[in-house]
Amino acid sequence: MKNVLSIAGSDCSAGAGIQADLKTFAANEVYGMTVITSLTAQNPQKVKMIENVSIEMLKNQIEAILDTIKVSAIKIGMINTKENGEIIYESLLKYKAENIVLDPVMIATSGNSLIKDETKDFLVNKLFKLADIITPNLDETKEIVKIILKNENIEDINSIEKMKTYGKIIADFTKKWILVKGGHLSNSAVDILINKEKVYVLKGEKISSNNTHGTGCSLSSAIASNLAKGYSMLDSVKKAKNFVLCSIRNSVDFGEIGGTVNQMGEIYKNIDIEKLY
Ligand code: PXL
Repeated sequence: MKNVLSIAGSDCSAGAGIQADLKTFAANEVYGMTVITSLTAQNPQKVKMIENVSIEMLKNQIEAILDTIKVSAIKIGMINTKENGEIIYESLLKYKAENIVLDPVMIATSGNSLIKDETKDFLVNKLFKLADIITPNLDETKEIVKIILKNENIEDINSIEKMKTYGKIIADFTKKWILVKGGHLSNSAVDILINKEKVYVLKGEKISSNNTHGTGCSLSSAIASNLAKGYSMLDSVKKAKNFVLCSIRNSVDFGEIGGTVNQMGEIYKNIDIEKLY
């Protein structure tokens, strides 16, 4: 089994963050490990508090794993402070990490910010250069384009054409694969996978659901799992999209505050757990 690492924040309600990542790794048959960047106290409705781990703690977690264990892919999620971003940047260089999936997490499903402004600049200008694929949603895509073009007056993304245009700006700047996630476009679930030379329009079924907390984390972790197993970038993304669709179909409903995706749902449907143990 391949080892895959998530460097990300903790979501105590466990739909997103490292908890989502671990469940995604388990559901995709890779051995998942976690380096925690921040603790968040939240549910799908609200982020109540964020506490970042110290630089020393972050560094030691990374060393504990990468000094001794072979890791076939790394997913990077929430990075709140620039200092923590710098440690991650240095570590990725030091250990010559490969198959890096960077989810440029900015805003939680509930609308609360998970990143400091100065960290956004660091992500775009430094950390992006070490990733193999970057997976922004529409709001994050707009924020990234603002930073690249040094222009605050960037229009909202309201069409697939604009997703392609903005995706190309990021791809040309980073020279990496970019997956612009269109799930928030009102009538479609189209994602654009783009690099300097190629553009793929990936159509998906749009399920109307209030239980979508954790889709972004699950998608990026599933891509990392697939890359670790040796799939091409296109196949890794296509399979990951399918996985997220299953996780939304099997979601967990917490009632009024909304709910979260359920990464294990499809497995439970197909395996009789009662017979296993
Ligand atoms: O989905 C983005 C995300 C990433 N990381 C953490 C989160 C969230 C969304 O809520 O809580 C820790």
